[in-house]
Amino acid sequence: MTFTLESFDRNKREAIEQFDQLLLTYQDMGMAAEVAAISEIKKQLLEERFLITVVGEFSRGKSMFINALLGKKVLPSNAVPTTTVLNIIEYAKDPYYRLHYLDPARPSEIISEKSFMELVAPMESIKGNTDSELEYERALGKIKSIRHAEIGYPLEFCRHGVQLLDTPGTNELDPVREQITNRIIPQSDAAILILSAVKILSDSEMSFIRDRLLASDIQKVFIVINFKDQLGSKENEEKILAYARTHLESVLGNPRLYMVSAKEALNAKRAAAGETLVIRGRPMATWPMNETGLPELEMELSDFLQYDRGAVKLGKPVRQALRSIAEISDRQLKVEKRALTRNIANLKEKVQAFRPKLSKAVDSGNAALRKFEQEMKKEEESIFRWYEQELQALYAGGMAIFDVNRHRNTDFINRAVESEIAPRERELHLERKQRIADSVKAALERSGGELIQMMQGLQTELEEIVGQEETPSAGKQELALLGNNSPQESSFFEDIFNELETAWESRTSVIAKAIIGTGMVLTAVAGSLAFLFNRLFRQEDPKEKLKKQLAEQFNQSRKAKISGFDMEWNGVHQAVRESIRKNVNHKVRQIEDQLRKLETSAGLEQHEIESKLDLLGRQERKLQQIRTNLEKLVGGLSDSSRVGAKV
Ligand SMILES: Nc1nc2c(ncn2[C@@H]2O[C@H](COP(=O)(O)OP(=O)(O)O)[C@@H](O)[C@H]2O)c(=O)[nH]1
Ligand SMILES: [Mg+2]
Repeated sequence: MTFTLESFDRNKREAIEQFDQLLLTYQDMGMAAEVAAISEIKKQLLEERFLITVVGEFSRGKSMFINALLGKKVLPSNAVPTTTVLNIIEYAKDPYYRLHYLDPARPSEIISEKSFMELVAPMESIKGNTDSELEYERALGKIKSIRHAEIGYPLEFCRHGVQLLDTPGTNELDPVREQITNRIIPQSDAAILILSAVKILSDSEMSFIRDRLLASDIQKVFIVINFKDQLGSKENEEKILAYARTHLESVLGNPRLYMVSAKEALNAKRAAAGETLVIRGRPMATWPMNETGLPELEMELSDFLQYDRGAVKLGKPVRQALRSIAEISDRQLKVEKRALTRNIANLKEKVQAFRPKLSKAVDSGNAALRKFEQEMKKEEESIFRWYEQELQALYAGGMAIFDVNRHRNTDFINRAVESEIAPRERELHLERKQRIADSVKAALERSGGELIQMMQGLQTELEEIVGQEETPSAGKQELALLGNNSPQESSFFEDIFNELETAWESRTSVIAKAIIGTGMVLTAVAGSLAFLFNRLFRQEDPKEKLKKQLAEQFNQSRKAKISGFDMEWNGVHQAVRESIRKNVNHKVRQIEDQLRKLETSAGLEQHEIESKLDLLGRQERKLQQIRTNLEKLVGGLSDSSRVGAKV
């Protein structure tokens, strides 16, 4: 077993252990608001998965490669190009195949393994035979209604939260390409691009890498040259590798490059697992695992997931917990201690007088939400107008290229249109993402200012009930906190701002979840191409047909993009609204927790105060200990001392 997530699992268990300790401590301390917040962080960490996406053109061996990773023939792998269904494979104790449909009203459905195999690999139509073409189109029609297939299987490879995504094969101008590069790869932890050693780096593959892959994703791409077993000699292998390296370096810098035989790797794993493999009635000779090229790739893939991606997955929740501990021990505990040690006159009355301010804070939160809605309406109009214009221009550009080149052959035209469209589609995607984030931030800034001031003021006023810190230096710090850029102030919306920056590359945050729905709508346009190709190319003037086909495809793509944009905008809008509500609630509950403590401490006798201070001291030390452990954990995540670390 060369693929492992052991080190990540250890760190994750440690983080969960510390979160549990923290939850117990907060419970002891009566910090209800923090208990809720940390539970949420813990839940998100437990939901984390590693998503490995496998991409490549038809018949490069994507399905075979996935089977090789899994050591089992889970996916059909076919000489005839199989049709386009997005398959997600994950761990399950008992195997199942489930279809998720595009129509949100249609419930998902478990189907048998046999029906699944038939569905993803329908019989090719016989050209010119109407019955067979109709049958094929019916099969494609069924595929087009599917959002994706989910396959659960008792696989060691997936046991610790690894999901594998088998994507449909694509060619130039296939709308699916855009979605794979702009949606699916960004949300994946690693992408494996499968090439074939016997058809190394077609123009279409080069343009996929050059014009479609996002620069931000290039470091997570593993390039696998499959069909090693077809090369015959070490010299040939070297030649192909050198060729691929030279051509990829200009685009990818220093690409991770591997040569494998997916077929031999699968056989080797099956044989190692005790299966007897036979070919034409005789036992089959299998390659030694090491010669298949797979173990090397598995090792580097594990390292990348465990350390690079793992650091991101663990770093975020651990830092959030550390911020919570800092807020509690550096501010709230101090307030409580001051209340206990300084005999404050009329403490109970002061707390009573403070309470009505809390409901004013709630009102202010609601007002901010209403204002946010109005601001978003304004943003919405202009951002939609902008997007529609851009799409118009994009496809008009594509059609213009067709017109200029209409005397050339079909392949040439396809390539020319693809090289016109692909880079612009990519830029548009990046700009769309940035504009959505900027619009939401602008709306948030215009609607949240008063709210932040109010919340900030409340905390300060509450602290004033128990008086200022005694040491002069601490007093100065307190003053600085009231400044415009104080850490407290910015942190009120900071998490939302951060999420807006990273949501497109994540799958677990609230905003990311709002975006995902749109990312998996692959098959809406997939299959449509095959459908069109089959029928249209029989007709008289192929150029006219090609033009119509392009226009139809652009039209479909435009519609799909606009509806995706609509879903994404509304999803982000709703997610941010919920986050604002959550932040307000959290702050209000925090203040309620503090008020309750002040009230309790007001009624205490001297000996009770002493034992309370004792308890507070113990809780503070406990928090300190958790803080140290968590800091050590984050420190270790960025440590390069890992085994096999690459420089
Ligand atoms: N000789 C050989 N054949 C392979 C290898 N990988 C895949 N194939 C064959 O190539 C064809 C396409 O493979 P498949 O996994 O369906 O490709 P996909 O369309 O990219 O998913 C099938 O006939 C496979 O048996 C390999 O490493 N060596
Ligand atoms: Mg396949």
